[in-house]
Amino acid sequence: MRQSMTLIPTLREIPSDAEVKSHQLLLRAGFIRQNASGVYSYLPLAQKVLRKIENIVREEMNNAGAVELLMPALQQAEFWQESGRWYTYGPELMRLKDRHDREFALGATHEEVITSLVRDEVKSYKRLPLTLYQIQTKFRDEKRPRFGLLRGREFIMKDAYSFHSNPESLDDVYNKMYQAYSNVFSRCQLDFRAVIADSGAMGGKDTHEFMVLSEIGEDTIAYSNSSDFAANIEMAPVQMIYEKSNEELKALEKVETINKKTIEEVASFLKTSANKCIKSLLFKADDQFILVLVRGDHEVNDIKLKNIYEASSVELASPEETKAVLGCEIGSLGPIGASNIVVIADHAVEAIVNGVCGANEEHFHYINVNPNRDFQVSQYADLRFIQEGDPSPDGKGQIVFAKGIEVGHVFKLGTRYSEAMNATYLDENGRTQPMIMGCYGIGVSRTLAAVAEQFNDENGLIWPVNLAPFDLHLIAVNMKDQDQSALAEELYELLKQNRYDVLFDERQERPGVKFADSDLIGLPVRITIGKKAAEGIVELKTRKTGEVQEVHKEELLNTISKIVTNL
Ligand code: 9G3
Repeated sequence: MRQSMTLIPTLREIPSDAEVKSHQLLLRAGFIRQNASGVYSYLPLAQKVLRKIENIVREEMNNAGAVELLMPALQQAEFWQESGRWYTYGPELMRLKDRHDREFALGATHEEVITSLVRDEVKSYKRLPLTLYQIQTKFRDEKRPRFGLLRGREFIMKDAYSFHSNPESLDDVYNKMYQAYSNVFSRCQLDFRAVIADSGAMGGKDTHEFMVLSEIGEDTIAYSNSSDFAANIEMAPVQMIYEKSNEELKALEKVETINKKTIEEVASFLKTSANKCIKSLLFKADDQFILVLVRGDHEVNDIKLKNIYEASSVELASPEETKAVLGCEIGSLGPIGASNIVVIADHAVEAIVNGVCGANEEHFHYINVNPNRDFQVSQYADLRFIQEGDPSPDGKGQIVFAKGIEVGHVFKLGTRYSEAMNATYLDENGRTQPMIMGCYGIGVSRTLAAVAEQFNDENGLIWPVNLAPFDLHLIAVNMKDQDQSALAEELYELLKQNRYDVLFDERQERPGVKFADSDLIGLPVRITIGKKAAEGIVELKTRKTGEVQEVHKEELLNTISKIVTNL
């Protein structure tokens, strides 16, 4: 491709509204341009990388036995009304009306569409399992689009859906997809972890997220420093034995703690430590109030609370609600005397001896508090967020935190959609059964940004060989020079004949501009034709290592293939 013929609008300056490297560099290197907030054009270079990522995804999906189709982005409201999600999703679901005033959604995901298709076309257990996938644009009206392609309102997703007549078959496809995802992200050279995740509103139990490690990631991963345990911090289970001190149980005592509200204030005022305090928080699970107790140095994990109560929503009670239910402010809550409400505690609380807790009275706390003596709880459960340094739940090593970018998510859905939408099949006994489903997503445009985030330096992007928009950057320093332009054209043809995809910079631009653009764009190998063109000598530069070497044109193909195979 001759560079003067394509569109690669590079920028010298760093765009002020781009906060992360990948966003800055994809803009500066002329890969993307923003149309509206969270809505981008993929310019020719990005389009080529997207195609390469999509083809890796296709190969792995096809290899896992999935079959590609393409569903509409325009989805009739009736499907979403059948599943109920028309009413549960808010402004994030983009809706519109057609000329007849009929309501539609712009596809945020395709559970409803695929389920309606399969329910119409598949009737017998003999046709199962069936795994279908597409690679398509999705629309989600994010409240705060940010970081360029990492969180857009229109993005490209590979979404797959599997249909089964028994749970074992779902497990089999789930495991195949899990392996296929690992292959995809490995082939994209990404440093990723598959983590145990929370299925959120999707229902179902097993679900894993594929996270690319990155300090700009929005998710926190808890992983073991000496095993492959890894979980989204929302889900990471805490498995540890809390040793109980054998000190004498002292008599319960109510003490005045004027204006001491936080655990730190109370602990220092009472000359004790946070891990001897009981933090009491009032939550509302759907519409049931629950007093949740955790040790003072721990945090309540509301996702775990939600899953214990299988609630559709869990939130902290408001100060007004707290006052109404327990008669005092949030900073003085405690389990003693809270008789008219369910009390649930994290396992760590049970090991507290002679501890501290709120007295459910302004400016008063109890000391020498002993669980099961001074208050009862309806149950002890794993209710806290895991912390760095906690033992890994698999018993191997300790927990370390890392930030991650979610690039994939696989779910065992069960019959949540097939029951809601009556997608049934006749089993071998002629009985009507709801199909068991799985769904599997990869953020394709997000993966492109994650690669850009992981591979760059101060001069620009550094594309892995198998994802680069072109294999080689051929640069003639001065096309007005006969020797240089002749050699450049000769080598351009030679390289193309040898099946290299070449970006040929033959523009009338100053050399400095060409080299800066080349470093920004980040193709794996640059071939520069300059002063020694008459001797048939060119310069090769490897983008990743910065290594520069001069070769005679007779050696060019050998040298390039040696460089490329070692990258
Ligand atoms: C919506 C909107 C946003 C959404 C969803 C629906 C996330 C929604 C979860 C999934 C589950 C899987 C198939 C591919 C893999 C992920 N955000 N999810 O369902 F209407 Cl506005 O998308 N879907």
